[in-house]
Amino acid sequence: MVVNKIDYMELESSKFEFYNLGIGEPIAISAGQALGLGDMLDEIMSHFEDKDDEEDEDSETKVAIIGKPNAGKSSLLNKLAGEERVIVSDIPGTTRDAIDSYIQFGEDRFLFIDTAGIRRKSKIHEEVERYSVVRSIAAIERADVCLVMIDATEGVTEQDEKIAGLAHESGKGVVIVVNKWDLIEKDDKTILEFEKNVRNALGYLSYAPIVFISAKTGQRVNRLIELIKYVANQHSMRIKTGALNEVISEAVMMKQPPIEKGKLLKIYYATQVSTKPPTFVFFVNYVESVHFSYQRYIENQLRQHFGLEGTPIRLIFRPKNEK
Ligand SMILES: Nc1nc2c(ncn2[C@@H]2O[C@H](COP(=O)(O)OP(=O)(O)OP(=O)(O)O)[C@@H](O)[C@H]2O)c(=O)[nH]1
Ligand SMILES: [Mg+2]
Repeated sequence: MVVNKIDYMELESSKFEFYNLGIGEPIAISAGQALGLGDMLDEIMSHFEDKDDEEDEDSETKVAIIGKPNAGKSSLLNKLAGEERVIVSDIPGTTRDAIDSYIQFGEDRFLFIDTAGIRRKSKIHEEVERYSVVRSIAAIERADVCLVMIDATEGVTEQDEKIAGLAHESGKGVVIVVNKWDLIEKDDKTILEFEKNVRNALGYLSYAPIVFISAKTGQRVNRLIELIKYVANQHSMRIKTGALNEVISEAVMMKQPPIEKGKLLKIYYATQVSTKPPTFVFFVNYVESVHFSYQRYIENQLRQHFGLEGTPIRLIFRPKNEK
């Protein structure tokens, strides 16, 4: 119960009147003079559970394994589980639906979602296939981290680019998994060259780590598990407002924002408004002056200081009138 206009009225003297309404302690404010608003907000917040913390501690990390048909998604799931939980075959399109599997590694519990391979749109004729693509996209939505699986024997194809794009746009953590590494003839440059090709093709996933595995032999599957944990943590990172603003004012000092139509961009302050993915709101004088290239500069500075590896981040610019 909020009693407004205390600038006109003594709350104490008329308090009984408000108690008589039977809805608890009145909170006195003045909307006009901005009095008592802090206490009111504290009272409001006390009615919310700290949902974020609870989720982070109690529930498992959700991981969607996505990729083309036959990339080896189900094989990886079986390797992780240490048993044959899902059907593996060399017939593309073996997995028809998204399948949930809970797997425990030491202290950590994971939900892995094996998905149906996502085909090119033009090839989706049957109802059942269209449905399975929808289910794969729903699996991405449910996940914290997406494993974008690429078949090493085929390299990065156009279809892989589309699938990786889905992961990127969803705002989830991403690990690029190059599978069937056992089938590749290698010398000491092969990994670097392959990585360069992946980076070229999937430029927008520059934040995502790459791991070269064999779902068949288990090569680097343990490393992949470590990467998933790491990326899930980065994806739910919370940065304190103080530290954030220090980095931003330093960044602005090092590189002046551009002047756009005679207007110099000023960033007053920034704050992280949510996680998964980390999302930041910047209060600025002219939203129109925020160039894409300057946004990217700020994003790179944040990544340099805070890591944020494997997760997309979102920057939102809002106008704030200088007072
Ligand atoms: N040599 C080798 N073969 C692999 C590897 N991973 C998977 N395969 C083989 O690739 C074929 C497809 O594997 P699946 O695990 O069924 O592939 P998937 O991505 O689940 O395929 P869909 O369910 O059809 O989308 C099978 O014949 C596997 O044995 C690997 O790391 N090395
Ligand atoms: Mg499968």
